[in-house]
Amino acid sequence: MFLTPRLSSASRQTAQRLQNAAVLLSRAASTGQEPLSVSDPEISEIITKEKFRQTHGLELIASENFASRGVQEALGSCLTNKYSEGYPGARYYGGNVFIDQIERLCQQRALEAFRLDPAQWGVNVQPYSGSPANFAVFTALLKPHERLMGLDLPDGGHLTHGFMTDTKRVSATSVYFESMPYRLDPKTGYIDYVKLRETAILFRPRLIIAGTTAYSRLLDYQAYRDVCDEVKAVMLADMSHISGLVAANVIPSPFDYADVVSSTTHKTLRGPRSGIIFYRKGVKGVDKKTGKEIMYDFEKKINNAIFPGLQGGPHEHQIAAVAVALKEALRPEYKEYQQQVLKNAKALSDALIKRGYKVVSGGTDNHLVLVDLKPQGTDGARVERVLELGYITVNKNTCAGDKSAMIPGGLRLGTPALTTRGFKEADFETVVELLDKGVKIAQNVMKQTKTLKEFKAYLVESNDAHSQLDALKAEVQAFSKDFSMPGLEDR
Ligand code: DSN
Repeated sequence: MFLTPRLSSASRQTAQRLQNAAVLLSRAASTGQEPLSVSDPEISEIITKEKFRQTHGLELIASENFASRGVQEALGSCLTNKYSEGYPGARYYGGNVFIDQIERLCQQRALEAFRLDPAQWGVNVQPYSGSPANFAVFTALLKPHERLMGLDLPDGGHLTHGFMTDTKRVSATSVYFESMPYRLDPKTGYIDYVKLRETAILFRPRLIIAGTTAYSRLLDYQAYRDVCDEVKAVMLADMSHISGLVAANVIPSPFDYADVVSSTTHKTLRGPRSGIIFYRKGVKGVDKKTGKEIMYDFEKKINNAIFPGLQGGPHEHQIAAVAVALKEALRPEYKEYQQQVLKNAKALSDALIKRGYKVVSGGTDNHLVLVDLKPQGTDGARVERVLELGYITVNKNTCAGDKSAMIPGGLRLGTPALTTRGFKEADFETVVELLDKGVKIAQNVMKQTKTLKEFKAYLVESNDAHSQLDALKAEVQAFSKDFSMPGLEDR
């Protein structure tokens, strides 16, 4: 016989409550209302771990930053649900009245943030990120296999600037266009503008890129402009790394010289991951023979290259978050932040030099420092791994002349992210102390191992390496955890 257990009244109430909660949860699941921690605990837990890594570590990747709560809220909003192919006022789908308002606001703020006259500059805020933005510019302004020049990747240029090796066309830019690199002067670590001009005169590119990803000095935009005028090339400034510094007007602006300017929005600018393209419009000059005005013709070409050329529906949640970041860039605190980014980079560079490190070009004028570790008898790949295990995040980087991108001689270090967390010059001296401990661990482990594979295995297997790494990690976490962190508290 089946016996129904007799429950006390308190137990019956608890059971009822549990049953109600279960009904609510199943209703929530079917209507998409469950919090992430309930609907997908696996992903939720990994995000929590990543948040811990970010708050308890030292983030020194020069291209990273910590976006604000407002940026994250816009990014995680209902705007992700909407399709809006086309441009404001001319969409292919209905229901875009508010999307149009958002995109127009973003365009307006972009021009304002960089002090641009809307009669002379236009902007496209739809590129998904920096690489698609650059490729859109190339496809807009060049025919397939026309020529362009960019800084070589091992010398601090970006993949999309046309990178290829002796045997392989690595970037799509070098597959669909003919690219020729220019390089640094190996003696000074500065861009060799004389050689750039000589090469341009021989190669006759249709477009020259003034842009870098691992170069710690200011660009001589006048030199680029002069070469572009001489060989009749379009001047594209890719300001991805430095756009926050440009917005804050703490370094020279490419807009005074370039025809087109591309950028990501998540590096020094401190927005969400996205891309942006500015182009000159209006009167370019006057035809000497006819006296007629010559107009810039970039607007239609660039807009068509983004959509329908390369992309589908724009990511309006990203665009709204870019708009939020651009509004932040207009605040006085933003200028102070960018000034501090520069001061911190100088402090970082000085502290490294004081400890005997070789800083490429001997210092920095922007947000990053490139350290050549070859004099320490080690390399970027080994030190990057040690530091990662010690909760310090950096990236290995080629220094001019390095042969391997996988085991390059250098490390690229940047100050934007930690400056957002409130780090000042003295804190960067502590950062260098901790970096130096990481380098010493790498040097010790190199005495026990030969290949990079053996080196990495030793870090995992050896008790001696463990105790050194644990000590570094504990010191890093204790130091970093009390600095502020913008964004959503747990996400
Ligand atoms: N990955 C970026 C950087 O680190 O510079 C460029 O795309």
